[in-house]
Amino acid sequence: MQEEFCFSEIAGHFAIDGKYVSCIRYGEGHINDTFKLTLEKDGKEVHYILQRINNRLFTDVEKLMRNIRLVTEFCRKSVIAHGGDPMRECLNVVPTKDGKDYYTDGKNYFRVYIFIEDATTYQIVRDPKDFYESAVAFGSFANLLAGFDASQLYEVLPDFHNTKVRYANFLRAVEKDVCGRKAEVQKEIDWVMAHKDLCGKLVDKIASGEIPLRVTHNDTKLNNVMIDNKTGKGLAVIDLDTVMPGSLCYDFGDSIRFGCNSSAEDEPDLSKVYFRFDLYETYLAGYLSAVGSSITDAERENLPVGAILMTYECGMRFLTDYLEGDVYFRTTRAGQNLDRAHTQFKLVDDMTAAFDKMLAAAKK
Ligand code: ADP
Ligand code: GN1
Ligand code: MG
Repeated sequence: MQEEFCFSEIAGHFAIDGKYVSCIRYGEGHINDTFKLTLEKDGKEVHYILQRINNRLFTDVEKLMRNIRLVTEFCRKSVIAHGGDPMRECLNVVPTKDGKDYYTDGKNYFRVYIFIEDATTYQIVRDPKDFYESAVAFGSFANLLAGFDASQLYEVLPDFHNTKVRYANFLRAVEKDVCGRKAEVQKEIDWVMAHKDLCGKLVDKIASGEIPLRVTHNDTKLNNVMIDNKTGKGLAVIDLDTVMPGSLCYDFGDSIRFGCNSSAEDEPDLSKVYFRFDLYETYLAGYLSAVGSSITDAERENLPVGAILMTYECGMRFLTDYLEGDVYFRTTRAGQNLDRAHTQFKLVDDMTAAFDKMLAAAKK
């Protein structure tokens, strides 16, 4: 991939100063191609994030970037109002020399962000304190977005967390079996089908109005929040591609799915994978401390459902992608999506067994 692009030429289209030094693949996101761009200015290295936007998924980049600009400007104002540092505490889009939010060569789409220095994104919880701080960051972000006018936003990926629609997509992939992998994963297919009743658990409550739709992040993995290396605090919520109407239960649930896994999302050895209830309690405390008083009783009582549902849905999406030939989530090795599906299914089983405890903690 790296060889395909002339990064110095691409960087030259953005309003950044300095001599091109390097551009190397960066981070572990599954969707966009992310690079750390280094320039030299006045004898010092300056870094940026350069991303090739996944325009197979985000088909209207113009509107996607407009969303991101609106949300980052909104965050920026809030950071300034609270006396924070807007260059580190929110994403900053660097415009192109002709004032656009992205550059396209006609086929590929690129954007540049200011690189947030001295901060880390974690792929797994190493210290519960980091997880607590990520919960505070995502809770505060949800609280902040409560004041954002949803009507301004374009719905980037409709039905993103509509688990019923995800299930229908899964069935289609099973039926088509384009890669001939179906027979090999019949056990997993049966497992997903046996848990089909989960699909309506939140969607129906949202449809009936029992659970409100809000502007949410929709991709609240631990590696989408930057933790300050010095203070240990959650510094900035990143990866804003999916900010759109959603539910607090999705956002809470997706953080639990990823962070309360004892192992990596793609751990092949399932004996190492289990649900960490202690980390669930940690995240819950941090999230509730920051999300503000607007959380309704119904949302609160459905936080554990959100955790199970997001994990089920994500496992189903990984299995769907495996059946479709690994075309959606980035993979770096054969069988990775299947391993990812397995970890999610194991976590759903564990969470189901722990459900009463999870609910009691959420209601406390
Ligand atoms: P994806 O949509 O593929 O997940 P992300 O926007 O989450 O892409 O970026 C991937 C990774 O790049 C993040 O997990 C983080 O480690 C790093 N990253 C993204 N934006 C920044 C930034 N502004 N400063 C520093 N690191 C960043
Ligand atoms: C993707 O972009 P990233 O890696 O933060 C995906 C999420 C999944 C997640 C699974 C736009 O997130 O929905 O939950 O992988 N993002 C999109 O790790 O599909
Ligand atoms: Mg990401």
